[in-house]
Amino acid sequence: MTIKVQQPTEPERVVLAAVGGPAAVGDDGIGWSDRSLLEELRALATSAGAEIVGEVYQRRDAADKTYFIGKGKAEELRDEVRRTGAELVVFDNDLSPAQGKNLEDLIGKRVLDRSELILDIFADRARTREAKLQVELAQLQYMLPRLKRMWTHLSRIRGGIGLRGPGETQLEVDRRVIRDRISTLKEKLGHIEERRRLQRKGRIDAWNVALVGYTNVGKSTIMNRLSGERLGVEDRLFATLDATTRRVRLPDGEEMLLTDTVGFIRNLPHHLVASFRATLEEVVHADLLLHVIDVSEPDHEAQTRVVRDVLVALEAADTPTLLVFNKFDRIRPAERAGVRARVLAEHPGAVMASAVDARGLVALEEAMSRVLRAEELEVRVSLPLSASRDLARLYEVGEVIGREYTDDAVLVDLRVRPDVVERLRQEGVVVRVAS
Ligand SMILES: Nc1nc2c(ncn2[C@@H]2O[C@H](COP(=O)(O)OP(=O)(O)OP(=O)(O)O)[C@@H](O)[C@H]2O)c(=O)[nH]1
Ligand SMILES: [Mg+2]
Repeated sequence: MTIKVQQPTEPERVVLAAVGGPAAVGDDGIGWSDRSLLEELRALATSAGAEIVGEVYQRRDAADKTYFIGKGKAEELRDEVRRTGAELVVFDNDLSPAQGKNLEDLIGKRVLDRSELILDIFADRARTREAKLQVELAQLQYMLPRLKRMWTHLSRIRGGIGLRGPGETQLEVDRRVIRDRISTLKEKLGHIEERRRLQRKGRIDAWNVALVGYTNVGKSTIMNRLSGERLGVEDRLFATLDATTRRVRLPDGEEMLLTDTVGFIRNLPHHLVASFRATLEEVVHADLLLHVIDVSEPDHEAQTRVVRDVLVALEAADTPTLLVFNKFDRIRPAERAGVRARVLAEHPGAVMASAVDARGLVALEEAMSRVLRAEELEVRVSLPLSASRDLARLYEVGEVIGREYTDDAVLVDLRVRPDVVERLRQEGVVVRVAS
């Protein structure tokens, strides 16, 4: 079976359509300015390789049942498509299967909604086996309730059959094939997740720190700065899809495993969040999250809330988090003091950064050391005098701050990460813990 979104080699000519206002408030209940809705849609479409030839925008209090956008605007959209010779319409909103079909019938061209567009970008960017499996899973789950409409695309592409869809028997067969494939994908991803879990268990010698944030805010740039690596940094959305982990040592000596992750976006398709859960496990298990925010983005507060909501969904909202207000260099010099004061008043402990400029990260490194040190626990351990190897190991896992001998034991006071305390507890050598 070959139901697949076509990957054109030439950029596709696209008309963008967006509904703003109360109708566009997403599941997250967050309202956005008209300007940033359109700008983000343009960035998404361009990231998908589209050539934008027209735009239709409407503010609405509620979505239209038939077309999402109003009927008059839908006709305007059709005329714009004809005038520009566009091959595709991309909608900023998520359409119900019926709305998608009605629009296609009216316009006579393919209509992609927001989820499909994002899935398309993800499919194009996926490099590792895991990312590919995750995207395919999300695409199939999106497709299942829309099979009939997808079939109509295919008949159009093949020509001849016109708007006639497949027979019900054919649809049933396809649905079963897709369901089987979904089970297989879930099983394969389960194996990969299990392997990851084992790897993580074997890796308890350093802090786990994860970079999270809205897409294109500078996560990979910060990762590169801190680790001296050259990972892909691009001024396009979703440059990073795979979690990459690097060992990083802060100037004060703290060692960590730093993970760069996929960026979030408003109304991220649910299927995608679910499928990327395994990749995002690194976020779930982190000791510290660096939540990167593009302070030069007018809607950055709304973006921040989107990221928080995803963290809540991942059950990672309680993890210690350092807010990093990046791209501070893009604020006009005359406004910097004001912006800094406002951000720090609202988010005490936040860091202003400018990752394009190496100097912009000194404050971040200091803040990370401070937070990590504050998470450490002071613990007293008792070892038999004969256990010199265990004693040597204590020097590796933490900072020894005192040592005292009794007749048959050595009492060692040290500062360690909470997971090390857990391990020492299991070994039965912990005498007392103070934070
Ligand atoms: N002016 C300015 N640009 C920055 C800064 N940090 C990153 N950028 C630019 O912002 C763009 C996106 O940076 P990335 O590091 O790829 O962003 P990301 O958060 O990893 O993005 P995704 O992986 O797509 O989610 C690139 O063009 C960077 O050069 C900064 O501090 N100032
Ligand atoms: Mg990135």
